[in-house]
Amino acid sequence: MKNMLHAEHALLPGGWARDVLLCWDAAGMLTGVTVGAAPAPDTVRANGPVLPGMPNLHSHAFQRAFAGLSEFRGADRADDSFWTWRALMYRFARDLGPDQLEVIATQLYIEMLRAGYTTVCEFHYLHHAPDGQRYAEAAEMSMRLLAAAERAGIGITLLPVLYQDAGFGGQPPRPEQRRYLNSVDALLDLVQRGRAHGARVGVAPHSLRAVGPQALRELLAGLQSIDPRAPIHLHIAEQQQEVDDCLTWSGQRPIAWLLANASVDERWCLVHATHLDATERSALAASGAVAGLCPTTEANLGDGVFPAAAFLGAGGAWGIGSDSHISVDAAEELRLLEYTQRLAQQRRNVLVGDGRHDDAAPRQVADHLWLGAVAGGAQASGRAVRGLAVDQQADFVVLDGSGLLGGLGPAQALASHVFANSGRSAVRDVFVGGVQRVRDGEHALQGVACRQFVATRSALLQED
Ligand code: NGQ
Ligand code: ZN
Repeated sequence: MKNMLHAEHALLPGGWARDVLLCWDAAGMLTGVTVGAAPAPDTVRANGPVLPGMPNLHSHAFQRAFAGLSEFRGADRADDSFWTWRALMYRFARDLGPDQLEVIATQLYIEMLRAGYTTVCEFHYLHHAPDGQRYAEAAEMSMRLLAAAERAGIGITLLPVLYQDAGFGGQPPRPEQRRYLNSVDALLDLVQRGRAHGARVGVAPHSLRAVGPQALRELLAGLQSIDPRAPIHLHIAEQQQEVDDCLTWSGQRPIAWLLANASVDERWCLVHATHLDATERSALAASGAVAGLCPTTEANLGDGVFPAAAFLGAGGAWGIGSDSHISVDAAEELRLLEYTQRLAQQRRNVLVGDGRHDDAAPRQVADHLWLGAVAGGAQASGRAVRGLAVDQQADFVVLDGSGLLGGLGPAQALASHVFANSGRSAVRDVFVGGVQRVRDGEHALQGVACRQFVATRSALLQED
């Protein structure tokens, strides 16, 4: 039967359930999630445990073509850092045009689907032509990202980025940043153009470094009149340098400053939020905002370790993003998140909720992480992608129950997928809005997308 799937095991918001019948409507929204349903002979059966699709809450799509290309130390540099990486990344992005962006994003979004992500929040700042001039269609680059998402079949929340200053206190932007610059009005126009196209759109003040207090206020007021429920994302407190500069500028740490100067609530996603003291940590958790964690990028860039155990312990909302795409794999982000806490605390099984629990069943780390990241990622995306529940989008992932995971219970299978990585993904089938996009691990467009990506990247490298 159409628009139905029977799962012997499915991970519902409350945990694993048996014999779950998923039904969805023509719009791709779940209309039934029935536990204990006898499998009808004509209903398609999932080939393994079914998970809710994972939202990827932070992506700069163009950076996919640069991933892996800055893992060297130049002869003249003994102090490689986030900032030297950024200079190389800017250089790579300098001449990247609309066709190239669309090719890179298409490849990336196919990779995301094959890795278990079903939605992406695109934190998009490469707005203008290389010389800083607006394209004839001001939202040209935004439209290319939307086209790529549509072609790949991933859900998208578009976050046009406001970028104005090179540093705290309104430092004038550098020439290499001119492609990113907009007035608040021009940025709100990009929001409207995305919405007119039918996309879910929010805004992203890039960081407290790049957007001053006045512009931030105007942006939020403008957004309020367009869509009071739209998501608001920003980078914050990623690097110690950023914390120090913010202290010099305002006397406050970045997260403390933001919480004191903006009405941060459930609509907000604070990306990285790496460096926060105990007061900021509990205030952020209480605000309802999502901490947007990007463990592999944060490790790659030497950001620091987010105090996830304490933040989750305080009830903070969180989700995962692949950010620079040094890795595109939901399982790997969750694994590294847990491992950073184990390394720091010299303990095992850290991110499982409260320290002790009375229920007899063991608390599974991977179940807990997967569900937590889906809930927070859905919140940050501002879309109905909260997992396997009625009125949510039919976004789900089927793990391969017949291969290496054969014979395992569903929680063991998910734990193996997240922690026991043997280099071969266990993601078998992926559905977005009830439409199957990945079948037996493969996406219909992966061959052509990969060839176009490689050609595009080669062209970009030759321009150097
Ligand atoms: C970005 N990426 O916007 O792509 C940033 C680097 C900046 C990360 N923060 C640029 N990981 O923060 O100034
Ligand atoms: Zn970022």
